[in-house]
Amino acid sequence: MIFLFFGILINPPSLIHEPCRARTGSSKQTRRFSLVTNNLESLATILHEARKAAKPIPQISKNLSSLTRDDAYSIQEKQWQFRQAAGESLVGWKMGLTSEAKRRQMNLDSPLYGFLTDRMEVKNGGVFSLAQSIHPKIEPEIAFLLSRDLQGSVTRAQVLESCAGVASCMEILDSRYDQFKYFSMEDVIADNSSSSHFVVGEWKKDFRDLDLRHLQMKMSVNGELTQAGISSDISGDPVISVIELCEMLFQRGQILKAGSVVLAGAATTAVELKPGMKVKLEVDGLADVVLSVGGMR
Ligand code: 0L1
Ligand code: MG
Repeated sequence: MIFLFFGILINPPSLIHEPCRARTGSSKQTRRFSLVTNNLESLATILHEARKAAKPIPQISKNLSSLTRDDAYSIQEKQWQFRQAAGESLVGWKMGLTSEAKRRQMNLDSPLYGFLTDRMEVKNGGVFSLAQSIHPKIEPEIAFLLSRDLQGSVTRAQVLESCAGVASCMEILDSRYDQFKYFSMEDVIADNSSSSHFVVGEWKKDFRDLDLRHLQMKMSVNGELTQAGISSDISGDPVISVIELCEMLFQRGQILKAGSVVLAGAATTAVELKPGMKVKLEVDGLADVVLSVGGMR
């Protein structure tokens, strides 16, 4: 694996294309695409293995400045294919960097998304083992459950009509990069937007009377309040995260399918997870969500 990684650093995509094009003399566009794709697949493999082994790797953009956002989403999608081949199923999506404060804190410029699988879900009230992570953090979010497909450009009303439930939720972030540090948006996107696990509270089906823009959110650790925010800290309105996700997926030729869970993004900064923590999120009008932290890293 180490050889593979250094091989890619020595031969970034922009350097690999040229000699191959000259050699084959075939359609430049097609040839170039397949070579880039092969290389992106190698990067996806490296990130996939780093996650499985819980061993961090150097940031990929460090030596691959030519990586585009589209390349990064291709790397992310490839990792989903690896996980699908290993028997995981897609349960939804996470939106990230949905608050201006967080974007500024991370020095990154726009919202991004990642995929969620069934094996990433931790039961509400369950135990999350640190053994499977590198440097996990937790953050308070709002989740939506879709009852109808949504595609492309949609309105707030359409999202709400297509929503079967709203719940409080916590996302466990982890980065497969050294020191949970990025050099670019492309690094994060390629790494499934730092998603690791998530825990969702009971779905509230009759949420129409809730003002989704003004829900107080309080996250506590072992009974002590650590993070407090309001749902408008998430994209100005968490429903906007769903609208943006739908547009971003459409640009990648995908739709938001009925049955999907959508994590709208965090209302506050994340808290580092440590053994023995009991983390609880309380959101106005929604059921509490709780997670205990076990295991050693
Ligand atoms: O879910 C998020 O807002 C995080 C996205 C990536 C930035 C980070 O790793 O904190
Ligand atoms: Mg998040």
